[in-house]
Amino acid sequence: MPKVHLLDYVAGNVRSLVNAIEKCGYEVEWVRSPEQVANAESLILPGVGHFGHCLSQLAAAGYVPALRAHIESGKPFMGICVGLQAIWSSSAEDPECAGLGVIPGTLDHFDNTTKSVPHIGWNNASCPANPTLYGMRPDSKYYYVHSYKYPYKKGELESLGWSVATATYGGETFVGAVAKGNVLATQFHPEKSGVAGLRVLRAFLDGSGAKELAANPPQTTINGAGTDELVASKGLTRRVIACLDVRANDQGDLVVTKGDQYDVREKSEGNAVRNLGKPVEMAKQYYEQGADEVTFLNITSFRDCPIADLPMLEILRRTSETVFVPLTIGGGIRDTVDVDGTKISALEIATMYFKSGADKVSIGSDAVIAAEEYYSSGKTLFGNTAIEQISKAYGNQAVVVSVDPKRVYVPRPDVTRHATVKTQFPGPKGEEYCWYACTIKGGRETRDMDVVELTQAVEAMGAGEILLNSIDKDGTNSGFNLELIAQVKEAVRIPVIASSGAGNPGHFQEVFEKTTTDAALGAGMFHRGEYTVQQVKDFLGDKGLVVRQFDG
Ligand code: 1PR
Repeated sequence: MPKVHLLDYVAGNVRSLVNAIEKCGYEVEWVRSPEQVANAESLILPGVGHFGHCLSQLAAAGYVPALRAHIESGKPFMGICVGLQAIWSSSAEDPECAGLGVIPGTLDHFDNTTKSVPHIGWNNASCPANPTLYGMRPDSKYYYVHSYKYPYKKGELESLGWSVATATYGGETFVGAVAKGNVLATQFHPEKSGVAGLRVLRAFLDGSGAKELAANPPQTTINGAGTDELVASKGLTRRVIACLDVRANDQGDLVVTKGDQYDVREKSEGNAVRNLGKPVEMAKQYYEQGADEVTFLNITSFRDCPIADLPMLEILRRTSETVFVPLTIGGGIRDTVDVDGTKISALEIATMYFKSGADKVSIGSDAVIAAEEYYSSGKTLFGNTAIEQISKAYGNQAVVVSVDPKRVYVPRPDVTRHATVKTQFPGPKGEEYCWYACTIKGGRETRDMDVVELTQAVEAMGAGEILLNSIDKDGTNSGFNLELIAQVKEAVRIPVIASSGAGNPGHFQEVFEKTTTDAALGAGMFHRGEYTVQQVKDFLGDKGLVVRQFDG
């Protein structure tokens, strides 16, 4: 197998990148010292998390001159995500820290007053001047996750000889990818962008992208065309996520299950755990149907098993070999004691998941406990919570908080200290208001904390996304809890994934049109085979909502 060198300099999920490279028919050779950079022919600089963190790690290990020399030598170089940002001279994320300076300029933050930040999801990488740049296609979509970007200014980079592919998010057009000579850099993650992303990776690995670029050099001046013609149309797609609740059944086999209001046992058949299929196979099926992400929730955390043997690790390893969209894993991410008495931190558990192919971890019960401590200490952050530690090490885009709220009816807002909603669905005694109480342990224990308090606390701690379930709606097929979603969207700036209640494609349309949710998740309707993910996407597309189709 031909080889590509991958720089191993910072914590992060590189397993999916390795899997994607192998899928393209190449073998990874790790670069673990600046001296090894000189031996590399083709080099990839991956990057996750913070610009400053990555660049300071690179500088401290002495990589900066070696990387500059590699780029100047004309050998193939690819930067991904923060690896793209690293080739600029600086970033507002950490103004003190210098980038590689291949491109002059400073990255800045997305405006979060009008939209969720980070920008998470599938968007364009469109280069009208070269519509086949490194296999990128104007109608394909690519997976982005970032808060900082380089704003696109027509002609600026082109005048320096760069070909530029752009995307637009909430009115801001930014650089999605740049290429010049031997250098390709993508803000999106090709390894998480399905078949479209693998095409870009392959064009880098086999040299065809650089060859085609040499034969079709960019225009150095852009005349005539207005900005609108140069930027990608349509932008961010509506994200549809398939969720698999996984647990061991009474025979000890790992199965995908699904509850009704969190009760996963059959009402008949001896109260057995509902078995809807095998996790790895079902994840692959949803990927091929066009799921934009796959989430696994390990709903019982497999409490009696040594952590290193957690069956979910193997499920992730196998899934990440065939599923090239983001994978989230939740359940049991908290400081814990292993079966032999060894203490294991939430960060160590998350690290095992990331190394096994997860892109994000989802924290449930532990987030509620941490939020309680946050308020009882007068909103002080000590840096010791799982959310803070994992987001510091892997970036906040890697930390999802899964919220399991239950509705509590009240006659009037002034009878509770909690943030209430005037509901269209009055309670049993005609109560016209309700608040949403957070629960822990899979809904078994209700705490004196509402969803607004929880989501604002975890946002302050560095969570990057909220997975918003609704116990009242779970498994009911009656549609999403629109009032709850609207309340949480109002409370935070980070993206929110609506979950619980999806029973047909119309429910996805409803949640996207009636709330500002950033993504919507379905489980039971997919597992029971009532609808496929593709049917949901086709339906949304017919209704004029922008979706990504599986790019086979
Ligand atoms: O508390 O950090 O160990 O995490 C446990 C995780 O497991 C949490 O994310 C929690 O939501 C989840 N969980 C625990 N028990 C259950 C259960 O069902 N008994 N599942 C459970 C939560 C809800 C969603 C479901 C949607 C959509 N499942 O994941 O997929 O409600 O369902 P639908 O479309 O069929 O209505 P920790």
